[in-house]
Amino acid sequence: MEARAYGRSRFVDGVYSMEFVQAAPALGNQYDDDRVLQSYLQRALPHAMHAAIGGDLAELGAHAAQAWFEARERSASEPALTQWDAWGARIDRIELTPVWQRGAAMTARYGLVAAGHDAVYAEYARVDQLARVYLHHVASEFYTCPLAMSDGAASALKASANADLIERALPHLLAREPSELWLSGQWMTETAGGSDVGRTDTLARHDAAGQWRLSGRKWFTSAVVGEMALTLARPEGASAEGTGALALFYLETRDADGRWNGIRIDRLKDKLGTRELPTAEIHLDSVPATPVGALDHGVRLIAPMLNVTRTWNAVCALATMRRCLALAFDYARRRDVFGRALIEQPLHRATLAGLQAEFEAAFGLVFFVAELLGRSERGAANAGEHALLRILTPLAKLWTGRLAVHVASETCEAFGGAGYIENTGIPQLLRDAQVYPIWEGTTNVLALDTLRALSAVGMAPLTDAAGALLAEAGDDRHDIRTTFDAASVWLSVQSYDRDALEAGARGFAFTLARAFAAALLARHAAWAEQHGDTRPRAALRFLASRGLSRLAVPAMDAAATLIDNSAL
Ligand code: MFK
Repeated sequence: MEARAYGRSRFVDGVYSMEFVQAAPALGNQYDDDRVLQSYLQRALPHAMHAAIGGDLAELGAHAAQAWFEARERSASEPALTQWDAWGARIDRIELTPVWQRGAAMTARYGLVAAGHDAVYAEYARVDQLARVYLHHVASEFYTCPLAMSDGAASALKASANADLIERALPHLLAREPSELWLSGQWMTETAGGSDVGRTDTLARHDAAGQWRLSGRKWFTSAVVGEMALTLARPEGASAEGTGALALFYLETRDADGRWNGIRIDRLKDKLGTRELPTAEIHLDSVPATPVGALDHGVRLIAPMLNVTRTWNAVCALATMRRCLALAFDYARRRDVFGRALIEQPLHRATLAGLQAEFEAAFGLVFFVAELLGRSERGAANAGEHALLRILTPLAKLWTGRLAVHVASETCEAFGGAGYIENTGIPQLLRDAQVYPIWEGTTNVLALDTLRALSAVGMAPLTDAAGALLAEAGDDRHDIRTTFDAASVWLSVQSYDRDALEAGARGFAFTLARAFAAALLARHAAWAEQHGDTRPRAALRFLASRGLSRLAVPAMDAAATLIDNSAL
């Protein structure tokens, strides 16, 4: 039988048949193949610790690849809520996806929460834990969302020094045995109070027996399947306004018989992405609760939780970026266009290099925050490092949130039409990525939080630390220094007009994030070169070629003309 090829199609016995089938992208062990993670851990961790955790990280990397292909082989599954049983009893049962059903076992086995609080690795515990989270996140179907809140709850309870609650909840939150493990919610968002948490309506009342009871509606509860939650409520009769009037409460979702403790699940959210994660709208009807601390200024008490969950958000955003880039790079090597591999096409090379450079810089910033968090929690941080952690946490969160959407969108495009087809798995990466700039505070809320953090300490913690990094690198990079100088001038000039300051806060925050990340990358590049690796230096050069500054003075008079003038 003779085959006549026409281009890449052919006629066989006069019948036209398609010969060409594009090879799908491959995905290897996500630990072994991740040069950026490997190189960072080699520099940042004590040698013995790196060797000791390497086995677990390699297992998580293998699981990540296996889970990616398994997900392609089956139809998507989503959680389902059953509110009533056959006889009319209210049951509010949530059926979880198969991956979620294995979530507790994976969490306990790999210490996804516990490792961050492990005394053995002291100030490095957070790096160990967040490397595990980074490797496992995409495979977990966002089981990491309740884990982030559970980790944040552990941190908030520790910081509260409430001995009873610490004794009750911490062993469960940090359990390494699946049957012992608890998940915690962070029930902050209400219909009126999303970003403006001061508008929280949930009321806390003392009953006749002296028990606090909460009643209200929580609008986004992503861990209603968990055993406990920390939540804000307004104690009855509170005189103060806004967040000052709120108290932080601890509650358990089920009673001793396993029945809901006054919680009703109204429905599961129909979300753009993260669809395996059962995010619910709920009503609280006299739910028994315990104050975590004083009956006012609850935001101060929940802040440690917020800062931990924002760090997880940044790590998870990095994980999505890394998955996108692994697939896009592999595909570009397999795909031929216009007579050569896609990876050889200059414009595609420049596009991929730009994404990789931004990712590498963001990676360095996020894991530096992990280092600072670990140092701060272990009492190893000085005042400058505490201030730096407070400033860099919102910066890492806001930059990686937006960057992940950009990288995921470019990845869809890098696959052409295939990137728009559901069962390649690529569109889901984009839908899921869109949660990062929203989850745990929008980009704008985080940009304003950066101003809040700087208002207490000014620019010195950032500029001093960046200077020290450049000195360590032996690299007096003019562009980084001048970017910080320009940002400092921008801040002092705009500070005279609060509206102008807020209007430009996004560009300002992105500038600080990029410039500080560049200083971190300069230090890492100097170390890597001594070990024969010139790629971090190349990432820095490419990043710098795109410009570090994003400073702008928005023309607010023009904005007013555009926005306030309703006539077309
Ligand atoms: C994974 C998939 C998920 C599925 C879908 C999810 C979709 C999204 C669902 C969500 O709703 S996620 C939750 C999103 N919401 C937020 O993240 C809250 C956003 N709002 C803020 O972050 C506000 O900035 C905040 C409520 C924290 C404070 O606002 P206010 O009312 O303006 O408070 P204020 O008076 O500035 O600060 C109160 C105190 O807290 C101050 O301390 P003092 O009372 O001692 O002066 C602040 O310094 C302190 N504070 C505020 N933010 C802090 C902080 N301290 C440390 N760290 C922080 N980050």
